[in-house]
Amino acid sequence: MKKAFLTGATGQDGSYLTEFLLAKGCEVHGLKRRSSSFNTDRLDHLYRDFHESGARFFLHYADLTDGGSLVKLLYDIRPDEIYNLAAQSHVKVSFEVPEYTADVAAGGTLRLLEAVRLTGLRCRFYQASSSEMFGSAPPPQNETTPFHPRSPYACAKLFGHTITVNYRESYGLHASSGILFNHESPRRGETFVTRKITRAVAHIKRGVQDKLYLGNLDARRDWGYAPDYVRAMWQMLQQDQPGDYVVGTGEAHTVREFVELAFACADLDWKEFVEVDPRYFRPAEVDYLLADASKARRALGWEPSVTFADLVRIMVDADLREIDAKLRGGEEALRTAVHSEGRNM
Ligand code: NAP
Ligand code: F7E
Repeated sequence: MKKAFLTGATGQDGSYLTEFLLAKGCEVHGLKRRSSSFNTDRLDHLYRDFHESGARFFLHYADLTDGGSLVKLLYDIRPDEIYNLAAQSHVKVSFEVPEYTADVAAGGTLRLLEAVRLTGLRCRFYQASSSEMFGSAPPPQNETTPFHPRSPYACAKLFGHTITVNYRESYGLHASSGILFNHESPRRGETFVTRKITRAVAHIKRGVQDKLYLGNLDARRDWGYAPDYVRAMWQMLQQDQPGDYVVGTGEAHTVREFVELAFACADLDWKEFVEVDPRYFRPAEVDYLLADASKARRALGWEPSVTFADLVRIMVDADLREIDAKLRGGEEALRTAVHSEGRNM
């Protein structure tokens, strides 16, 4: 039985990848970091007490800012495949906490690669790189497009990407980097624009929110469905040779188009509810990301399975179900369901 180790297991992609790898018959070890409140909501449905026989999914405390904890875990687990998904992944927040963002996304990747090297593991390594690294490079972007990062997050990811390539070239590590374009789902963090919108649509529809404040409505993104993207991560590690792959749908839409469609899914006119608040503008914006994923399509046989319209519908429907369950749960639950300004970015 193959053993996989994931950092970022508690995040959107980590939870889908854990499900995917368990379905493939792997034993899965996820890193979780210490938090003062529960941070395993996305995984709780998969967890079985490790005292039970047959358990194949385990969570371990560690942190990407703590190199010793990574060495210890790799030494104990000795995985066949490592997926490095952990990051402070919010672009706007990275302008507020640039050093921490770099410490995790750049330094953390280096620490993990060093842990692989120092423990002498013969394993395969996946690095979660990002289309944000292209920044202001004109679309469409592919593996040969020059990078022009526009945020501390993107700069940190660019280091993570190039150090992964460097360990491949220097030490012969089977290390692949997935340059993934935006991918979303009902498990997307609530402060990313798609989820912020679909959650607001559901709350407005049910009468517990009046307005939705957003930033730049003109930005264009290539949005896909997260479960499709974790499949691409796994496919990269099944190749004989490691490499870098752009993954995206090849279709871009503005934030405004996402808003319009999401409100239409609930029979609402977005113009009555949406206002632009410059507080959500970024010091430097990424205007237009559009994937040319022909290499992934050709070499991995990867295809997206969900259209833009279906993605919006899936997310709005899930948020309607979530708010309805909370409303059934009564007043106390409702108070926590209605988002406060402080939780938006
Ligand atoms: P996410 O939901 O924000 O998850 C990030 C994960 O990293 C969480 O499990 C988080 O733990 C963990 N983490 C943060 N700081 C950590 C630290 N210091 N030590 C250990 N773990 C830490 O992100 P995602 O959307 O699943 O994305 C997965 C990866 O792909 C990220 O690296 C992201 O930057 C990258 N990426 C994402 C997209 C996208 O569109 N989703 C596109 C390209 C690249 P908590 O749960 O405790 O916060
Ligand atoms: O913003 C605009 C915002 O925060 C998308 C991360 O997963 O994908 C993600 O980064 C666009 C930007 O994602 C609001 O200015 C307008 O142009 O959902 P986002 P992102 O910055 O593209 C990449 C590939 C990653 O790697 C990252 O980890 O939407 N926008 N109004 C807004 N964005 C937010 N968050 N909130 C707003 O109110």
